[in-house]
Amino acid sequence: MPFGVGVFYCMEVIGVQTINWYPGHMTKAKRSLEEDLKLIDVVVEIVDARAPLACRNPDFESLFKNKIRVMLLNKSDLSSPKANKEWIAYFSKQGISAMEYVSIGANARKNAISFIEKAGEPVLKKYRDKGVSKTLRAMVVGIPNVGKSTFINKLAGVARAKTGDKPGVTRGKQWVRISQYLELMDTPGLLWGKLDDQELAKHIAFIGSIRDDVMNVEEIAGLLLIDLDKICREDLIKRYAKLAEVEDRESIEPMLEGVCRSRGFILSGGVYDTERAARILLDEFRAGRIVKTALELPPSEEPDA
Ligand SMILES: Nc1nc2c(ncn2[C@@H]2O[C@H](COP(=O)(O)OP(=O)(O)OP(=O)(O)O)[C@@H](O)[C@H]2O)c(=O)[nH]1
Ligand SMILES: [Mg+2]
Repeated sequence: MPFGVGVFYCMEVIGVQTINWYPGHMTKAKRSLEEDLKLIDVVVEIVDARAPLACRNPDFESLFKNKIRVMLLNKSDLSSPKANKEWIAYFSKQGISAMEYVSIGANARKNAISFIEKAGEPVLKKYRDKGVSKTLRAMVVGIPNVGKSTFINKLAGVARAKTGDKPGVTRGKQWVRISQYLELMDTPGLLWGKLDDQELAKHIAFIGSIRDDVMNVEEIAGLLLIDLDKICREDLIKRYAKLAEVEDRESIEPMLEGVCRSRGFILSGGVYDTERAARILLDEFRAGRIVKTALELPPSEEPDA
């Protein structure tokens, strides 16, 4: 596993890796974001609809505490409509205005623009009262690979920001004008110093927000298989039939071997090509080809005392 000294780390602890990724460009990006806050009227936090809790960067709480904030559940096409609705209701109960969205395809850009403009209305009104037409400035933030740049391009109607199906594509801020009265700032995806909750960190890895080359991909894919087996066993078996025959469904190796047998990933001498199986599985999950599902559901409410 390649280790960039002082840039990122990923430790192996008793056979199970600690998932973490905090490269230097994120430290720099966080600093630049702090400096730019004075220019910003609204913060648009983008999360992946499959793992909204895992995507929430705890640093954002203090960073944006004096800002108007809204949330966009992007990639909602890769989750289930039921889970999307539950998440919107959950965040709304917490006083967070959230909207589900698909930044690729034909989703209406008008809805997203009015969502941001509505959030910024108190600022706009203040200026209107003084007889000034103000341009609303919104900063688009989130962890890597959730679709920040794609969202901005969608709203702009042209590909202004660089996008890609891997984390860490955007390296610096970029302003994009959406209309006469709306500008969006694209920012690099930000994680935080230590991913304390490793259950949520797993989800961040599953959705492709951590670079695969700083992780043990076979282990990550195996953990994903074990989770999907619990969430949607039928869909999983439809895609990888031989998983139906696996007896030990709680262990990484037999599950990965089940994928190898399903796809014929067997090298000479009968050796399973588990690395190939791991990469294919992660690719197929991330593209929504196995199942459209949430990895997390809103925490259930505390019963009344
Ligand atoms: N299915 C689906 N894919 C999406 C959606 N939005 C973005 N993507 C894809 O997700 C990948 C990441 O998109 P980016 O816009 O580069 O993500 P980002 O948040 O800017 O990533 P960083 O710049 O690395 O932080 C790309 O392959 C997009 O095509 C969506 O709503 N649905
Ligand atoms: Mg980007």
